[in-house]
Amino acid sequence: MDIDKIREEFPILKQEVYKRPLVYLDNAATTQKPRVVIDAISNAYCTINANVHRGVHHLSQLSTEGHEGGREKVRQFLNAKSIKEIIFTRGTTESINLVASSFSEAFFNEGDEVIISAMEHHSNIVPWQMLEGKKGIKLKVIPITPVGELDMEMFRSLITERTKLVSVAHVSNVLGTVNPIEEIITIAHSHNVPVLVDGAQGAPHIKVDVQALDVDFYVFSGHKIYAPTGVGVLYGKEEWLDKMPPYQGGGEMIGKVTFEKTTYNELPFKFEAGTPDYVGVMAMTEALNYVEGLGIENIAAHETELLQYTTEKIKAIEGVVIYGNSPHKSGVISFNVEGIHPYDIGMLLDKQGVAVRTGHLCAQPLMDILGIPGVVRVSFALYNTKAECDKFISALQRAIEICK
Ligand code: 7TS
Repeated sequence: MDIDKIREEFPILKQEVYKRPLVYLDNAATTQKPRVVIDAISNAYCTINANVHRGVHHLSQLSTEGHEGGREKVRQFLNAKSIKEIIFTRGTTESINLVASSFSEAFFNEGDEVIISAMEHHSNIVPWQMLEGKKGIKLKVIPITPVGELDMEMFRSLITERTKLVSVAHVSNVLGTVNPIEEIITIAHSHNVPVLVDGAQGAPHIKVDVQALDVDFYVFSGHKIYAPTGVGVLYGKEEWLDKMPPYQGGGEMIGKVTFEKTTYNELPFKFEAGTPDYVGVMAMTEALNYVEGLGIENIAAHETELLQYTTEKIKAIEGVVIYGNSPHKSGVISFNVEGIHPYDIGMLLDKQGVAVRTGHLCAQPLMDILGIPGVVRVSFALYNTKAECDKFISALQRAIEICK
């Protein structure tokens, strides 16, 4: 990959922050957008904007084609069997809430159990916890090992005849650990338990084949894979989605409405009430084409190189503790410097033009387990360079000197 050429395609990367070139290392929070994605939004509003699925008029047809073309693109991207299995949502959070709400309605009874893990983002904790109150279900948590991997022996022992779903992250947004989802799915399925994989940090870095994985639900956010905010995906096996009731009521999700009774639309529309973010979907199509054009394996190889390069350099700094030391790691490094609050490091890095994330990273239970208030996190994307990693390291050394 020619990174210099790639960087030219991301207008925001030319920015200066406090008169220093921007070094953007907060990609796990959201990625920057290439020109093709930004142009897709502008082009859609300049040329074909019309509500989808509704009008017989020309623009509406073009808009519908763009939107449904996006669904086919996502189907290919995930290698789903059918476009019926691709539901557009606002993002990972909404996708998980949809499953929590609708799957539980169809399948959960009081006393049933859902297994999550200790390294989940709040998005994959709170929706299930809300069901504890509403449905009387019980949440069980797979612990992590000292290097930050899932304790698979404990996982096996947590499954009982009351387990109704396993819901785990593909990649931890804090530890960077790539979880063995193939093994998790095989184990869960041997007990007839379906699995949801939170792919927010997985899909942007790892080729996902939902049929090969045999995963029941896979969810991700567009904005973490170079697409706009406000659009995301829920993949679900048709056999499950068919049996699940609608999530929200409104236009588009209906078959026929009378004041006495409403019938529901077929998949995938049954789960898409209201006007969808069709412009976001069209722009996401461009983002996925862009990623596939570069090759997701090439992107991952580049990010892994940056991960290893930066990890070595951080480790050499006295007093630094890295959280998450699995050999199976994606491009995320969370750390603390002894005696210095993560916010102070974050602020001092920012003043030098380096954007990182600090705090609990929406994983407070994991912070409690680690016994820390928060971390500093750097996370890589396809446009980051070794020169930027060097800038980050020297900015970090400077920040530490200031705090001493
Ligand atoms: N799951 C994981 C593993 C995530 O990392 C995130 C967002 C979400 C779910 C929620 O995604 P959303 O697009 O619906 O908000 N993670 C982060 C992060 O690490 N920093 O900011 C957002």
